[in-house]
Amino acid sequence: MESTLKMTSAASSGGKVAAAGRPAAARTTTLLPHSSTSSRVVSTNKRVVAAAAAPPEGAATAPPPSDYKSNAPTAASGNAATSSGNILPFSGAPSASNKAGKPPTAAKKAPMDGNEAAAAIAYAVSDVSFIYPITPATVMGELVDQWSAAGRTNVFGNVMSVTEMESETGAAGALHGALAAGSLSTTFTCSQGLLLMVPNMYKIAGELTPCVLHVTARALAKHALSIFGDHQDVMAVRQTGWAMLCSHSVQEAHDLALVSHLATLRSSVPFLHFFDGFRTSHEINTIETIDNAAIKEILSKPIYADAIRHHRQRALNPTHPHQRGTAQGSDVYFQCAEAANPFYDRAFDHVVQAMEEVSAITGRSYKPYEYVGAPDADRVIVLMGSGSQAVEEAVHFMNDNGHKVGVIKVRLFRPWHSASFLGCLPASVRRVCVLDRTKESGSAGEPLYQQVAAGLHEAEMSNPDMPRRSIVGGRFGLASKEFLPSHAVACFENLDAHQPMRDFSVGIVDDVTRRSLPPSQLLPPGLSTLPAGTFECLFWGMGSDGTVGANKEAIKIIATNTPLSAQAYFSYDAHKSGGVTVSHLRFGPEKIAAPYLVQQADYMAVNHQSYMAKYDTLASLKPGGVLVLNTTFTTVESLTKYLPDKVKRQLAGLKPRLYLIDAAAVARASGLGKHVNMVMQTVFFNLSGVLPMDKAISLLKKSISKAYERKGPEVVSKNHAAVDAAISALKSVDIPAAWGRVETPAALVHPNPPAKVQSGSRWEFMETVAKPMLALEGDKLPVSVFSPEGFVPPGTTIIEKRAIAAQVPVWKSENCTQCNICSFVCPHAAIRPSLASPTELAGAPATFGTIDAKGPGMSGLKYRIQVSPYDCTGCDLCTHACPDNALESKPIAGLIETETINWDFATQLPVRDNLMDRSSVKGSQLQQPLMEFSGACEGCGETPYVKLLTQLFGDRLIIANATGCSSIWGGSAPSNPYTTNADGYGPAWANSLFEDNAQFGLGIATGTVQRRQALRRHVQAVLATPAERAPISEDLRDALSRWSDHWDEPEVANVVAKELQPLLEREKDAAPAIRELYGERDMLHKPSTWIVGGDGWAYDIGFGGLDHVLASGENVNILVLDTEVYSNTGGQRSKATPMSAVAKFAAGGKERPKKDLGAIAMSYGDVYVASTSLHANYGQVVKAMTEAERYPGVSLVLCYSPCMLHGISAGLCSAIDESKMAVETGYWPLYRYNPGIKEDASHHRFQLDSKKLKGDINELFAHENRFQILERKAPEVAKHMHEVMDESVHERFNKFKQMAAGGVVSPTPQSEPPKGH
Ligand SMILES: Cc1ncc(C[n+]2csc(CCOP(=O)(O)OP(=O)(O)O)c2C)c(N)n1
Ligand code: SF4
Ligand code: SF4
Repeated sequence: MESTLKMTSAASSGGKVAAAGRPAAARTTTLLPHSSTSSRVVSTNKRVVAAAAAPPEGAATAPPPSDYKSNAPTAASGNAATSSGNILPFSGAPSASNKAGKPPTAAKKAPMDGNEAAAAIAYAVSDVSFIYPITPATVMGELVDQWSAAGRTNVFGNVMSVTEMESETGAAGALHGALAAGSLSTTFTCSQGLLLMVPNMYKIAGELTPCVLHVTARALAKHALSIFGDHQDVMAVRQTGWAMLCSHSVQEAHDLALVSHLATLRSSVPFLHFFDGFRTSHEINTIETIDNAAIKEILSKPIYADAIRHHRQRALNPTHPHQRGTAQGSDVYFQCAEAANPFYDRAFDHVVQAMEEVSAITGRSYKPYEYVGAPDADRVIVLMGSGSQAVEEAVHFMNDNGHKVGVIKVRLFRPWHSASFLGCLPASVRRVCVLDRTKESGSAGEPLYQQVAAGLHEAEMSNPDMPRRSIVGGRFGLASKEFLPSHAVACFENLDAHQPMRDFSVGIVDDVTRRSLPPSQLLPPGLSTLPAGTFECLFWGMGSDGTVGANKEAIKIIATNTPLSAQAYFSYDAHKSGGVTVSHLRFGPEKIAAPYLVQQADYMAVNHQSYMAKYDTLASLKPGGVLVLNTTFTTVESLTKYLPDKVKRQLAGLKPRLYLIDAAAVARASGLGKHVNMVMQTVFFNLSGVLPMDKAISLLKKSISKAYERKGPEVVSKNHAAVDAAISALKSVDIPAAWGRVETPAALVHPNPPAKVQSGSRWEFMETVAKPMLALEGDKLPVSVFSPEGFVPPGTTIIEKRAIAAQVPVWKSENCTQCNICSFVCPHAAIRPSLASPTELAGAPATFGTIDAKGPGMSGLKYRIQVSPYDCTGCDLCTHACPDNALESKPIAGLIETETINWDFATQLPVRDNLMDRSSVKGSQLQQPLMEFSGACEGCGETPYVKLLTQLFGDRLIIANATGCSSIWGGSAPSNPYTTNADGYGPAWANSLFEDNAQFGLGIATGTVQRRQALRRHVQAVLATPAERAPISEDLRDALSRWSDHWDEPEVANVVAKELQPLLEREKDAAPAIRELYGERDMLHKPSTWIVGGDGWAYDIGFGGLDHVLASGENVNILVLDTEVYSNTGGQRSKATPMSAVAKFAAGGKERPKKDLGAIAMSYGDVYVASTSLHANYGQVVKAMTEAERYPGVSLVLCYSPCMLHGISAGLCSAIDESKMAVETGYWPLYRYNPGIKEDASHHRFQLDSKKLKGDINELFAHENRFQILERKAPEVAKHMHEVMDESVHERFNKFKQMAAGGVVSPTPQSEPPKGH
């Protein structure tokens, strides 16, 4: 097959080529600038700035210029597109230049992300690392763990010792210790993790210890947590005495990592090396790597040999002891602190020298402060991090257009060197704008601004001849908010204003304090400043459908097998699964910086057809670009019916080359289920022609073999089959001209908001905030629509209607025995029983079939199981759980309309929650779930527990939720799955932090009790007041008296509390004391406080606090959702991970057994402890939660939670069988320990709910990939570990049997069980 990477005449003559193509039928090779169709083209020597804004919706546009080669597939409608089509705008010839000159050693190019770039250096020059996961730094820890497990050696010939700690506090403490022992040590973290390191950072710096900490700079948890990038975390530790070096790109993350390690050895000052979280840490770019031999050469210089020797010699050692870490008094502490000054004074020079050394081996030169721009600039922007590349693009654009501007890229923030900074500021500059990627509320300006302003001021004061500059500060890019060249131009425009705005923000619309800059006039959106010939692609995928992984592989294939530079970045929404992922790929002959999302794609693949209606995907497609749509509608006729009219009009205007493929069918036929990623990747390689197709296919298959090796050979061959079948299913179609003229009918809004949306109501929030955010248009929202505290109203997930299920359950009423188990196990509250009277059924939809309800108090009622097709995720748990074969999965297409109407009817029926005891399995499901439609993975094992909790206690529930999956599926704005009942009551939910959740919950409980006790005293005082001084009705007096007697018994107190509401409303003005009572009326209701979190929190980082709460005797309940890994950060091991399981940070399989948290808790004697498995024993978990809640002291409920990370071979739909097996084999025992029971011959505090052991535990191991990986990799080791586990499981079961018989060990409470309050 012909290589498609030919030199085009455009590329060879200066590269003035627009990147988008146009429909094949009208294609000619057209160069820019060439015609009136390209109205805004600014050409420069180096780059082309081309107008590429989409035409207004529905506008008839001239075909855009085209330059792709003509061997693309024919556009004949309906034809299989089998030939390779080159749509690339360039020859693929690499950019020749390396501005700093040719590196002395042959540079090796490799595609990698910023994390890998930094970790590779950290590994090469460190012997010891202590790690802990936190997004987006986790990858660095995972990589060093993998390299260490694989035996990779560093430049000293050692394999790094890598240890996961229980928290970042622990990692920093251990790091400090390893440094004190004289080892070369490093770690990786960010955000909350970095904050936990602060005390030890002071210590390490105070002791002048060489060390490097690599940080993926990230936002801090304030009004909300955010995993995205900015400089809030690093700025929060700038006072600790660490030098701070900032990398601006993936290449710099590699190079400056080495500079940091060299400079710390030279200076003895510890270095914090940081780069932007996600934007740099997760951007894949083609970089030139530094090899160990070159590093070794530098380290062999005497200065480093001496530094390392010195570091080792001053270590703690009994053969030449010293003491460190003493206490000092007011006489000497101060002087001692100042004694370190010379080290900081010299650090700058060390950085410069280290930069020169790195430059000598790489050919890339770096400076602590670097100026780029016009030598006679009048305006400059100063900033740190990846944003500087966007500013650089803006600077080139502006200077090419007659302006004189520049940018100072700050790399060294601490120790700050004013003279050097000022030295690179051109004398001509009159105005300076300092941009900070952080926010310091209430300050006189953010840290970089303050630093620059102070330096300028000092210089001006000491030099009267120096020109006076005006300086303004602004904020940009918080939590990875897009920062585009056009934003930088807006900053330059601001500097040009008569009175530039100060203390501004850029990139958002602040309509509250009006501090945001207006959009740029000079560089409007859609005008690209990228290097000529850069090809941009967008892939719209669904979370966990494999699109992101496939694109990572694709960009690596391109970067390693063509001479092109490549870049990839991935954006996600907050759903654990089934959310949107957008892959942004760029490649081209020039080096690609562009630290921002693709704005106008040459190639767009939409991997899920529903996205065409849900999101404005086409807003970022270039006119004449390529659009590949995975759809079941593969003819123009069917597509015309399916696509919304707005989309059809957009398509008619944009005139893309449109390709259709039913990738889902190809994937299914290949045995890949819903994973369309490989099909779509093959199509991409075919259409882009970036590689000869036969080569592309062979590389794709190679990468599949590597990527899926862990999952076994079957998965590999299915993916290979999908690659082979993809191209013949691809069709090219012409866009009918009539699509430009279609009318839009009224949109279906579901569910309907009330006719009048009240200001401040949850519906207003949904309309003004949630809906735009869910449509991925949150970036456009102005400041004024947000609650400054970050609060979210309840029940917002009701509007999400994700429709991600391919198949949904259909009820076969004839088989149904009304057990409600389907509803019990549904993780998403998407299937529910309904009860209705014949009268209520009068207006029922025709398809709303019912049967006679069975059960006490239900005679005369009708029963139905109803699914919500829009909310169902198709996990299939309910169909598997149904004991009567009364549910069957069917394709959603034929059901969505009728069943949505049925669901709407079912949910407006009265909730009959008082017919059965709610603490029974069936009765619990007649309660309204007050947690619904969360963003958890399909079939998640955590959510059913929390949903059940809301059915048992939801109207009085307060949840303190640790950070983890449960805080993400349970609290990712704007999606709040916690909702309210008809009275407006429902769970009040809050997340404090990962590490402090137990203490946070204890605080809530203590604060609540304190307020309720005060209220009770107040009520008692009112009751004791003579009637003439408290003129209240007998009804009110009676109710208050009953409440006072039963204030601590929710069954009574909460009923009376409800009764009291109208009475207090009516009589609130009777006396000041009643008004006061009225003001506190929401405390009449007795809440139930639950502390909820995962095993990472409970067993590791939060264990200290949890243990303290266990010992507190307070009336709080703890629910541990034990997935046996840190699920939220991708599956790192915790102390709950079982022996032999392979998890991240346990690449070789966990060697130690799982910690027994239940035994630890039981050892207190007065803690209620239950070990439950919802899927294995429905009744036991209901019983355990009910008893735990009733128990007046601390209760701990351990919940076995199957997770997609377990890799259950048949999928999470078989979590029920899997959990049963876990219980039956003794892997997960079921028990309840109730200290409230008085122990005697027939009553025992410990009850074993597991029946006698049966089955083979090895069968369980055989079903789950987490165990299988080790069996495949090291069968002997796995066999041994599994034998050990089998033995210990039997031993534990026998011990439990004895405890249950009252025989032994049942711990004795050392005090009376608590009484509660
Ligand atoms: C101090 C701190 N360190 C690390 C993190 C990152 N982090 C958030 S959730 C999480 C893992 C949670 O695991 P687990 O408690 O088991 O809950 P799961 O996700 O499994 O439900 C981690 C490491 C953090 N938020 N704060
Ligand atoms: S398939 Fe899953 S999400 Fe859908 S109703 Fe059944 S259990 Fe719920
Ligand atoms: S616990 Fe597991 S299954 Fe549930 S949301 Fe988290 S990763 Fe998904």
